[in-house]
Amino acid sequence: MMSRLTNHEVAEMFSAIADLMEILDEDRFRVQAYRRASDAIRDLPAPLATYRDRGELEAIPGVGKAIAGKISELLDTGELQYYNRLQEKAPPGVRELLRVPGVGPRTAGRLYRELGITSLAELKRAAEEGRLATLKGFGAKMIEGILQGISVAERQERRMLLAHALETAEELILALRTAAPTLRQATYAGSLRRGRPTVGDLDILVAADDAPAVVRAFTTLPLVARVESAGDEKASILLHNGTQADLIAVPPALWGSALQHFTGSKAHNIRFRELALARGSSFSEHGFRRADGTVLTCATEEEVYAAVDLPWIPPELREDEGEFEAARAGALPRLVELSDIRADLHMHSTWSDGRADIRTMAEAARARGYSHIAITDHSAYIGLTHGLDAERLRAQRREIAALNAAYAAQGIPFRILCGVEVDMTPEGSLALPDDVLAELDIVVASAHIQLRQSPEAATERLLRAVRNPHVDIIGHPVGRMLGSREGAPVDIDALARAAAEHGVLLEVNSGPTRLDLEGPAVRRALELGATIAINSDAHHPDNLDWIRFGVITARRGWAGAAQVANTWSFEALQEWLRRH
Ligand code: DGT
Ligand code: CA
Ligand code: CA
Ligand code: ZN
Repeated sequence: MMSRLTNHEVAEMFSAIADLMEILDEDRFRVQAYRRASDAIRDLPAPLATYRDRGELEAIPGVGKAIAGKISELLDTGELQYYNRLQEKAPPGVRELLRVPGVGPRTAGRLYRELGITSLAELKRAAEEGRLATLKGFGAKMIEGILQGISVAERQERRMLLAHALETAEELILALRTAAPTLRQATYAGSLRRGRPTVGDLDILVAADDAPAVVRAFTTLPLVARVESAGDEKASILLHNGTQADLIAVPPALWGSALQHFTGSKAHNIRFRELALARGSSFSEHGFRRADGTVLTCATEEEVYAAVDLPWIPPELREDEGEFEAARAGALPRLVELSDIRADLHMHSTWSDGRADIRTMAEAARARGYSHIAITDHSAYIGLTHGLDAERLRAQRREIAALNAAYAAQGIPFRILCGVEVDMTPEGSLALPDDVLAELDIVVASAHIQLRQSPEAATERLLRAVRNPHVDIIGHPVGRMLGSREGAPVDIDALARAAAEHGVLLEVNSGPTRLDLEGPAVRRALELGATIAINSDAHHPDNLDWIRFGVITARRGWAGAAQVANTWSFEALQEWLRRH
């Protein structure tokens, strides 16, 4: 039988095996072997079947004879006896417990063996009924953490990060263009085009004269593991990396209406259709159908919006959160764009936990066309082995001064600001004394530990940092980690008001798992007069590219270029820093 398992599914199965073995307290080395094999399979460039056919399974890192045999069994039968036996010892629901942040295999194993818990729901009930407290080592704090973790796990569906979705969509579109050179246009729509922090599935839209041919080309791409459904104009597929994608193919004359329709959001589209109805037409992906049966087709989105007397609305704003009213009033902002960014004000070097030295980071920033950057390595603080103290900050400053002098001598208009990312204590004081901070060009203050606080404490912590005259930027203000940790319950209004008053920038951290502040918070902060900084928080030169996700997030927060400090000239930034 031909296997229809994707690499991703095989990797998932091995990862499940490793989890179950660990829950059952089995040999650590064998657990490790399954984890390594799972990671390697996830990253393979070709389907596993190709490796097997070439007799190269054991060339995959982490795959020995035993695991190669299991891969073959899976490819041949779609099943694994070993996995089935493990499941008899620990029901699959026990593994579900691992989705709760803070619950590892050891804890899950104990919950199963000692309390018989086999699902998230049962864990929740046990915690609420106080039964967890009967376990040795389960204190009140830990139980509260588990309860919080359960709500995180419950809310998060299987969604992918924006960064991953964007990368996959671009790869897919490139492959499709190559396979179907006659297609006229191809882009992604849906939540990805709207720039949501996480994306459920990809919606790929193409314009082609011969739609069925493009759909056929799509379903037979090497990236595709499985075709869920396919017709003349639509297909739904699963990629080897586990991503689900819909394809919609339309004739070029319908491009505009289809793109508008499949970009969404649902709420935006409902409002849009009401506007069309009020003008006597019903709108669908095929265009506007008037009462007399005639149809207005739109090849561009501009025509779609023009048909209801509106200017084109940027996709990031299409959530029915006031964009129609703004468009009607001619008050849509000119949103910040990637090309507006000329500085990155938060990045790390080998002086703390970065992977490249300052010169390498600076050169990478120059290659992106930036005119200035800030090096903001971590301050010495709890849990940070390479944090900087006053002494090392001074030494770092000498290195930066020498680099700046060298740029100046060569007539290169590029400047490195000497900064720090100083930790906030849970109370909001800073890990470095004021006189040390005073010597620096720019100070990012961030909270990294004890983010689980009451709303009052979490807000007061940030407000105290904002009021410190040496702090210039609040880094990743709420401290969320997409998929694993909710942010601190910060009062954004209070934070934004204080930031506006004290001239402190609020960061939009561009890290793919952060995107913090997120769109709605950015919008609120800007309304209250705050200014933002979009930073990569790069720990490697390649991470400078992350700024793209921060820009998208700021756009979802209705940010114009002038409200983003990274779009300012070096002189303008200096002026801002001097003033406060
Ligand atoms: P996702 O995939 O969960 O991140 O969110 P979206 O917004 O990409 O939603 P998806 O993939 O279900 O649909 C893509 C777009 O298609 C959606 O934003 C609006 C549009 N659309 C058109 N007709 C429908 C419909 O009947 N239901 C839904 N849910 N969306 C529709
Ligand atoms: Ca989607
Ligand atoms: Ca979809
Ligand atoms: Zn950082």
